[in-house]
Amino acid sequence: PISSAVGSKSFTAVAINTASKAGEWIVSKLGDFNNLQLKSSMHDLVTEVDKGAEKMIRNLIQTHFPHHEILGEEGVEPGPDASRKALEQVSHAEYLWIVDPLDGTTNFVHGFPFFSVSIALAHKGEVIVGVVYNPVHNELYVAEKGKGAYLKGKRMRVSSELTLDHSLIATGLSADRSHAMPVNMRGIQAMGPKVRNLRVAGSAALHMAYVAAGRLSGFWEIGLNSWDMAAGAILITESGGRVTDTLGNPYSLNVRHVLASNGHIHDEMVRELGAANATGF
Ligand code: 2AM
Ligand code: CA
Ligand code: CA
Ligand code: CA
Repeated sequence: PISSAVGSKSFTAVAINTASKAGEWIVSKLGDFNNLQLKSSMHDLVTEVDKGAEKMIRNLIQTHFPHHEILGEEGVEPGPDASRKALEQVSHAEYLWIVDPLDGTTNFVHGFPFFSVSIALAHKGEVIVGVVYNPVHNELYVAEKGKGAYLKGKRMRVSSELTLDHSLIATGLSADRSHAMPVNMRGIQAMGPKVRNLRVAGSAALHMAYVAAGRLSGFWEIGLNSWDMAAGAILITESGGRVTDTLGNPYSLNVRHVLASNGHIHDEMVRELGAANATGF
């Protein structure tokens, strides 16, 4: 059943349109913004651009789907369990949009061109649409449940490496210095010598899109929130890859750490992170 759509725009069309508009605006503000603020610590940044992009995204989604709920990073109280707490409050929602208006804020602030807009739609807790947009490269990654994942009109497939020593793997270092970062440093220590090489580029959503596109064979990170992963997760599963938490448990909106891969190297990654005591909980 179509839930009170204005006109006949599909969920996916609205997600694409919204991510594109927000992304274009974000890029127009590169190097030209002020009012840099700190959230939980001096490593946790937010700008007027994060907030403005979220407002723009909320407005566009609400115009088309006024009865849907929206969970966005800049709309919730910051904190270690921000996303889970917020998810509890919208657990009644049939349709829930999960939005990271700007994933890679630190990169944006420094002019390092690796950041993205991430928009997902969940139906009864299951992600059914995911869009990640990199406005610097004008690359829009889109997936629909059961219909595949696409980049520039071409179907995406995950990479085909069978072992870690042939794999390019990415990870992330969260702003959380007390818990997530030390855990992930152990992961890097363990994984570094096993893989072809490691990348840590600072946008979880974009790293996951790269796994979907076959540019990375795998990605893991500790200390994430639902809006960092929801769109990336469906991009990967619809590209033939696998997404779990770092212990190998099934992915859900509530997970706080993620392991995403082409599938072939998944168990090997779970084993290595486990052996290094580098998994989330
Ligand atoms: P952000 O840029 O939207 O904040 C980098 O490793 C990843 O961690 C990014 O996806 C980044 O998202 C996210 N991140 C940054 N600060 C964080 C924090 N304090 N807690 C959890 N995740 C964070
Ligand atoms: Ca943030
Ligand atoms: Ca984020
Ligand atoms: Ca963000």
